[in-house]
Parts: sequence; structure tokens; C-alpha cells
Amino acid sequence: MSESSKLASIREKVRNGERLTSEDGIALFLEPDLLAIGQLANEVCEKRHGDRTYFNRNMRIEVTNVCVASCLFCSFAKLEEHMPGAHTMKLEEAWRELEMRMNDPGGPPTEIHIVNGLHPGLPFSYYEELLRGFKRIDPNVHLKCFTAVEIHFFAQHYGMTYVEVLEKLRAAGLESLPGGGAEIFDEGVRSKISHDKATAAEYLEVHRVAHRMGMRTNATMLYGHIETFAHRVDHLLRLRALQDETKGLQAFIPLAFHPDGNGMKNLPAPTAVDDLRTLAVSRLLLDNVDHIKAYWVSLTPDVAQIALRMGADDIDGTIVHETIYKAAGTRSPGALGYDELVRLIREAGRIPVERDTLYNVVRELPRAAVPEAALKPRDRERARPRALPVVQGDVRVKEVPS
Ligand code: V47
Repeated sequence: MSESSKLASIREKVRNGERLTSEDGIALFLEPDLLAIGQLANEVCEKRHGDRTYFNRNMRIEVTNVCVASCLFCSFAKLEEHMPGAHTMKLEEAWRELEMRMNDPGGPPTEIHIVNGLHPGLPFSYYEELLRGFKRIDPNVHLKCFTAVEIHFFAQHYGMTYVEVLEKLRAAGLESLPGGGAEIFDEGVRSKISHDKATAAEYLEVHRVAHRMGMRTNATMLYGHIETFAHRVDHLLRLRALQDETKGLQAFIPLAFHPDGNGMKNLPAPTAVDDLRTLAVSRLLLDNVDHIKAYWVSLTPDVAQIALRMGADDIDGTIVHETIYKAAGTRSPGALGYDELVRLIREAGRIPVERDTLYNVVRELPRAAVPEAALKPRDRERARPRALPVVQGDVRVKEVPS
């Protein structure tokens, strides 16, 4: 089949470093040749990152699932504390999660990523104490906590500006914001799937304020439910515009909708082709964002691994204890071991690079000499990376398989 002239002209633009338009974005989503789009996104990715794929040693904690918002896609939240399945951790319980990981082989997690429900009954000091406690246990752990939606809620609920909320949380140890809560920015879709939390403009404003204060943030997009391709493109271009202004976004993460147990359970989940195309188009449209993450919990490790050849340069981390996607029926495991992540990256022909949250290199591992299946089973076992010594800071350790 001959290639469409639209795809040829988009390729030309990308290779000349010209910015893609909204019309180009929609054409890419409509293009049936997934491999052609994936290859183009891969070119862009390799130009930025060579053969490197980033991952980190992180942990997820959701301290409360009590939430005043009623998002149609959410299988995790409970409206009130006394409802079955509702939980709010005592501070000691949350801290214990980190204490239990302090002696992990290879060292403790370098990042704690916290996403919560919007709980109406906790004092603000609960969140400050939460962060302080983690820093007491491990002053080196990076705290990437609370989505822009939570920051907006704190501002409203406790009567503060975004700057005041962020300043207080930063004084308690907060270092960056995760990307959750973006969903789809289009006001029509947003009013149907999440009408009672921060609007798109408020989400973007929290990120803008955080960037002005010198904090880095991530951004997400929840796709594969009632939105159209035009809505996805609009979402990506609003993020691109913010990034032109602030340069504070460090990674973009497309999140595949999971339908189990929520208000859109009648909808099918997006297919692997849609997942990969969305990731590739994100790489092509977001020409000013450094990192595109293939979040293995949302994609499954199998699809995330293929995404590493279609525009993604990051696969997220070891995670441990993810509950939002578990509630929504993901087929992914709750955690991946360090060695398992390294294996996925190596088998994709990439160089595994362990990073910290701000993309400083913790250690770089060698690429696989040959695909693992080319080795005898005994040699395969030997070629796997062993538990590694703790290395802090921007230190590169070339590990030699024993
Ligand atoms: O905000 C909720 C989404 C997000 C469902 O910043 C759902 O590095 C699919 O934001 N199906 C939380 N998605 C996760 C998140 C994230 C993940 C990985 C990395 C980073 C980062 C951020 O999950 C929520 C919401 O948008 N979500 N329910 C569902 N049923």
C-alpha cells in the first residue's frame, strides 16, 4: 500500500524540526500505519535520548481513598470514611511503608509518589507531618506528591493560595508534583467525567505556579473513554503551550482507561494499537517535553516494552502497592523487581538507565550483548543483573554481568 501524502508531509516536517499542527495530530491518530508512526516517534526519541531508557526505584502510597469528587472513571475512591472499602492511613502506617523498604537489595526507593482522594475531614497538618515523617526516615528520598487537583482542593478547602499551599508543603519536604488529575482538558468531556474537581484551567494554573516556584512537574492524559481524537490533540497542545511558557514539565504520561468497577464500565478498554499510537503521537506533538513515559501499570509490561521502540524513553519504576489501577482491573502485576525492569529494557535493545525523579543518572547498566533467547537457560540466568550496591547522586556504574 502506498503511503498517504499527509504522512509523508508530516515526516518531512518532523525531520526539518517544524512544529506539528492540530490537523497533523488528528491525521496521525487516523493513520492506519501504526509502524510508520511508531518509527517516526522512535526517530525523535532516539535523537533526544539515543538508546537509553530510564527507570527508577520508586514506591506508590495512596494514604486515603476518601474523596469528595465523583469521577466517572474512578474505581478507587469512596465518598465517605465509614463506607465499606474506605481507608485513611494513620501517619505511622504510611511511614512504615517506607521503613519496610529501607533495606531493599540495591538500596531504598529513591522516590515516593503519593496520589490521594480529596478528603474533607483531615487537617492540613496531616499532609505536612506525612512528608516530614518520610524525610526523617530517609532525607534522600524524593517526595513527588499530590496532583494539581489535590493542590487545588487544599487551596479551596484550607483557604490558601496555590503558592501558600506549595510553599508550606515544600517546607515539609515536597519536591515535585506528579501528573495525575489531568484526565481530558476539553470542558465538555471534563464536565461529564469529572465535573466536581479542578477544571482544566485550574490544573494548568497549579502547574504554572509550581514551575514559577522552581518545581518540576509531570502531566498525564486519560484516554480511551468518551473523548475523540480531536480532544486528545487539544489536550496535548494545551500542555505544549504551557511548556512553551514555563519549561517546567519533565515527563508526559498517557494513561489508558481501565473500565472495571467504575461509572464507565460499559466501555471497552483501549486496544494495544491505540495505546501505542497514542504514545507515538504524544512524542511527535510534544516537541518541547523531554520524556514520554510508558507507564507499565496502565499498559501492561508487554505493551510498555514495545512502546520503548515507538517513542517512549521511560518505563516508570518498580512501584510496589499501586491501588488505583488495581481497583480498575489492570492485568499488570502490583510491582516489578529491579531485575525485571532491566530485563524488559534490555530485551527491547535499549540501555537501562536508573534515574532519580529529576532524571539525574543513578547508574547506567550495559545493554544486552544478544537477545536473551539466544543464550542457553543457564547463561541467561548468569547474564541477569544482580542486586546492586547503593549509589547516590549522578554516578554512573557500568555493571558487568558475572
Ligand atoms: O489521576 C484513575 C488515573 C491517575 C483510572 O506523574 C485511571 O509520574 C485509567 O497520575 N483507568 C493516577 N486511569 C496515576 C498517575 C500517574 C501514574 C504514573 C506516573 C505518574 C507520574 C502519574 O490515574 C489519576 C487518573 O487520571 N486513573 N482511574 C482508570 N479507571
